Amino acid sequence: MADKENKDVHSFFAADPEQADKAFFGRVANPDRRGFLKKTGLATMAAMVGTSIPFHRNMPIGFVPAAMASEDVLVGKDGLTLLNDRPVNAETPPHLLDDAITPTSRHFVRNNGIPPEEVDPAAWTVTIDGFVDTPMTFTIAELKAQFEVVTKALTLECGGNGRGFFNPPAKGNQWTYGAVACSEWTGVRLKDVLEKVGVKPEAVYTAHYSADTHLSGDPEKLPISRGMPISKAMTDEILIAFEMNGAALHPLNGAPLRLVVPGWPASTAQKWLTRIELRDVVHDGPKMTGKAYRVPNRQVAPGEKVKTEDFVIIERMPVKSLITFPENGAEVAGQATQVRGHAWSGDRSISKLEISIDFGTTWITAELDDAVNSGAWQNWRSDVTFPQGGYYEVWARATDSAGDMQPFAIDWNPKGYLNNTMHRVGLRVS
Ligand SMILES: Nc1nc2c(c(=O)[nH]1)N[C@H]1C(S)=C(S)[C@@H](COP(=O)(O)O)O[C@H]1N2
Ligand SMILES: [Mo]
Repeated sequence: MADKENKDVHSFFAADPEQADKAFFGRVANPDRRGFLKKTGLATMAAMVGTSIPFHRNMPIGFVPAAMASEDVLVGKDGLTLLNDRPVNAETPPHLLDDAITPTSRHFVRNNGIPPEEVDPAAWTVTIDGFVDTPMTFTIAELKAQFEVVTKALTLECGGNGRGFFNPPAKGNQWTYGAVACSEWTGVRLKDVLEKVGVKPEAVYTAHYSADTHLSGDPEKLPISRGMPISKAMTDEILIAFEMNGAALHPLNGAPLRLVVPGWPASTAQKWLTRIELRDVVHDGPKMTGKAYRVPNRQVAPGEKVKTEDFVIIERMPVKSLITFPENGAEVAGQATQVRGHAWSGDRSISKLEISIDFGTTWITAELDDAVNSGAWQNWRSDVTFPQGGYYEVWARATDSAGDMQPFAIDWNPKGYLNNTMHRVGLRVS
């Protein structure tokens, strides 16, 4: 293969644009787009990147500018904000999460590695082994035939959602609000599958494996392999899912088969699932150890250095809510509007949702729905009348069934996990 020196770029692209794309960007650009760009004039290309391209004469033939290539990575997604294109990480602006059930096109994407390029759902299998009575391998058709198929609305939230607001900042994807979603998932209960293979008494933890590959390209390395205590794995809400919102899973959300684990960091919900091993020790796969998906075992001061042995594995996600209407920055005509959104708290339920329009001085209790099923977020709404025109902020805070309430200020931790501070939107009332 040609080297990446500049002098070879042109001949490399001219000889094999697909190989060149792979070598330069780690993936192949959408062929339709490449064909289109070959024919397209400079003016059109400039319009697409949003400005002129001073060195356009130096661009190899068949070359897809990165500014356009990055759009290709979110095919089938609508309005998501791309945080990183290798691996692909994209979040949903809060106002696009207004639906009770998140459409697939608006479900966030959090990849640690490179998804499998070609998957054949008919040939896909998942193996359950380790500390089980009978190791077994199932095709998707066998899962459907041998276990009860259930559909549930389930909330997935990345452990790092809200990391972007940490000060001092934490390394990693700078998620703001939108690494959360509640789609409707169809699959079989993990619990039923574990009961069928037989859980040995020594089993204490699951270990999840998948078909995505490490960014380095090293086949020996896994991008992520997490797990959960057997007691959690045996709860009713955890699915091995093959459908999302009534259709096949989106390729970026784990097609054709994934785990869905509501209420815990969504990193436990392995996509492109191929194997679940039951272990007699806490799993130690990539992103299980060190400081990954862990927080200090005590409150720490912002910026404090914490020893690795003082970190503990994150289990349930904390109480949280989102205002999905109106959108931050909206103009409200006529001094009255409905305010609405969702609230959730690990494996607990939400008991109260309050909003404030006077910077937290007084609070109004919103109307709060029960969850459509356990594991789903709860929808809430409130009709608000503003006393006069001007700038207002709407703040929302949820309280859960154990009495935990969202805080005003971030409970800082070194890796930027579990940010559940109140969401607020600024409104101009005319
Ligand atoms: N195989 C595999 N599964 C994975 C990941 C991954 O990178 N590879 N990312 C995890 C993380 S960190 C999160 S937050 C969720 C995100 O699920 P989504 O991309 O469907 O929103 O998938 C989890 N499952
Ligand atoms: Mo995550």
